[in-house]
Amino acid sequence: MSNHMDVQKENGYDAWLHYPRSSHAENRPAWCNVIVVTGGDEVLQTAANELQRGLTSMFGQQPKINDVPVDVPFIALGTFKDHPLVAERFSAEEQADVNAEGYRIRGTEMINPAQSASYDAIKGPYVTVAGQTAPGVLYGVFHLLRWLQGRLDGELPLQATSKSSESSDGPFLDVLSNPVNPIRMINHWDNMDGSVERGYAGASIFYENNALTKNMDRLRDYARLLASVGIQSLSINNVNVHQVETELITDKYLSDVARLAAIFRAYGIQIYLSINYASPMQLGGLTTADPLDPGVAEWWRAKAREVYAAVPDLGGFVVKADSENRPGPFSYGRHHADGANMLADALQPYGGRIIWRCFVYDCKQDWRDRKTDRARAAFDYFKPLDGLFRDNVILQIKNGPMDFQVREPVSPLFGALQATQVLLEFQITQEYTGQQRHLCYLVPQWKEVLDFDTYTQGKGSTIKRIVSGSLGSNGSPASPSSTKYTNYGIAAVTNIGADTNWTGHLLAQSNLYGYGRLAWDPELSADEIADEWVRLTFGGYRNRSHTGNSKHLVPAIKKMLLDSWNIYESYTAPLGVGWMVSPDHHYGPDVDGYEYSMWGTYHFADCRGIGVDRTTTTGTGYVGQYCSPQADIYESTETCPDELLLFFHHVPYTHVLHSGQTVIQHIYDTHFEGAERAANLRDTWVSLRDHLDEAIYAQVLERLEHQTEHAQEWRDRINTYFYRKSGIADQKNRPIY
Ligand code: GCV
Repeated sequence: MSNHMDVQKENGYDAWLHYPRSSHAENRPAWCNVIVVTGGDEVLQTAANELQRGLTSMFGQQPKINDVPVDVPFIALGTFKDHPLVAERFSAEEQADVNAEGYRIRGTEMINPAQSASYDAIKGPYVTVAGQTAPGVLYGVFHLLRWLQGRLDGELPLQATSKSSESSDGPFLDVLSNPVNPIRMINHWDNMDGSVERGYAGASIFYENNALTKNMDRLRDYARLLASVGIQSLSINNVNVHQVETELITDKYLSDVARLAAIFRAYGIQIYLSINYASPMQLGGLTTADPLDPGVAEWWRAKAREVYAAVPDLGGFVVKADSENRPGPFSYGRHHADGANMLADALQPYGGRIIWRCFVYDCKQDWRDRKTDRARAAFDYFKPLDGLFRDNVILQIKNGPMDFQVREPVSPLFGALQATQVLLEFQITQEYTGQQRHLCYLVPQWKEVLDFDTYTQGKGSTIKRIVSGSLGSNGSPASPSSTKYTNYGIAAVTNIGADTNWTGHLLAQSNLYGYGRLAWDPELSADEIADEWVRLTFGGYRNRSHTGNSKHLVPAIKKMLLDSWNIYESYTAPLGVGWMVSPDHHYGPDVDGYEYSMWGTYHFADCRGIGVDRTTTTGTGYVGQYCSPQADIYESTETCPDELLLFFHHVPYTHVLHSGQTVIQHIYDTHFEGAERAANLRDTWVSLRDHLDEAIYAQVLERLEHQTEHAQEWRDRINTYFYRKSGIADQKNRPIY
């Protein structure tokens, strides 16, 4: 039942960790009364506290935390090596199957006293959450809490019962889960004045007025959200490092950075700093930042010493160099391996990493020049450097060759780099996908990227294998114990800010949740992740029909999420051509907004046709950066997928797509349908009104109303533009202004 306190809380702040009170609290399993955890490890204590908090909220009774076993059923938490009670539940082989951050959970009805050397009086069910390391245990605890939440409505058993298909002497819960990606990172583009570059959910939660926030509780709550989905790396300032942020690595701010690090450390999260490549000049008064200058290298060595004295477990530095007017090695005629390696050497004694971004392109182009192609740039710069980087350098590559458009092909740089460690970069913040005013669940887009087969080492050279380090070079997986293996993974630009519900649009929380879950396990489907998120977010008191995981809410909200990327794509830039947004702030339609600018983002529409010829025969040659068969598929309009046609080809408006429609009719149809489907999203939400908490209902409705209107604006601006350019009427005679 909703009570006054619940209503007070109802603003979305608890996100997917709101642990609603079970409508079947009387069925609280006996093992939820006591948590046994030994050892003083901070992250283990966090795990115990999180479990206690979740169980208290769900069952209305606070479990005790004990450091020794008790003679009633309990949950044991711990690492195999430090906790005999934990270790003895798993065979040596079972323990060996768990990787550094993975976990095992086992719940059985009865412990056989003969098998328990350390404790022989346990009679009832006993659940163990175990890992090699404390973070593994913490992730296991969040798994257990998710599992319990999924059972609060009484539909599924909390433990084996006579009705259960599981045998009563076997475990009722037996889980092994290992993160697939060694690095699972979130990037912040927060500035110290409190602004967030491309942030759509309010101000920074880290900084205000060029100082660290005083609201440490909020940071702790953020750490909880991140750890609950397995995030363990966090860069805390914008990659565009301006004057004030340049000083984060000086004694003016290092004690603040240390305070931040302490908060996140308790949740197993390592922080990183974005640095200004020109720091030796801006902070050190040097006349150069040339990476091969011994004075510059020495300056960075001394700086690293100072930084690591303040934050001994700092993950390292994130670097945006020679990109969008930021300084970098090009100014000194050096290449990026020179720059990255010099910094890597400075951080190496402390185990620090350099995460070097590959978003490097010429941002001073001329639209008349049809040969220079921004899409080619990252591959052209970095492929020749393959194999030249130190072991503690990781290249961070955006998912597509342009810039987080609603549709782009996958960057051909993945796979092309066979002797270099890579990190895939996604954008959770919806810069080009509706800025959290439009609904756009991005997990399906990310899935397509991860599943893409580059064929660079034969069939099966998928992005997910490349970025997790499991493809290795020459097609053989890297050894899990080598340093190389740990320097792979996924990073993403976060979508959160100081808005109470974190993401502005409450439903955009699903993207942060989904990103973490997918980074942990890229095999999860977009549907499974949506299902989990909706159940966790809309269970209990957010659900006014009080039917637990409502029959109404789950399928309806899931469908809204799963359809939303396709809907957004259908009323914005067509067929993979991208852009068509207002310059600078990137919100709303402006077909020619970037057409004559210097940014290299053109659609080349004229009265005859539209699209960018990137073929090897007549175009920019970008297609040649892919391996066969992908290159062959993209090279020909016969085989190029419709959704990417205009990314790869310039075609007449009368070109017939695989769908059987002409390009111009496709533009009209998708835009009319897209605007209608956006209105349907709103209508679905309205139909759920009686089942939803009122405040939650209202805040989401406001966004969906806006989306409905804005989608119509998109429809009309695009349709009118192309009707006038092409002179071809809509076959269905719908209104075009
Ligand atoms: C942080 C795009 C964005 C910029 C961003 C840049 C990047 O160009 O519009 O705001 O800068 O990408 O990823 O570095």
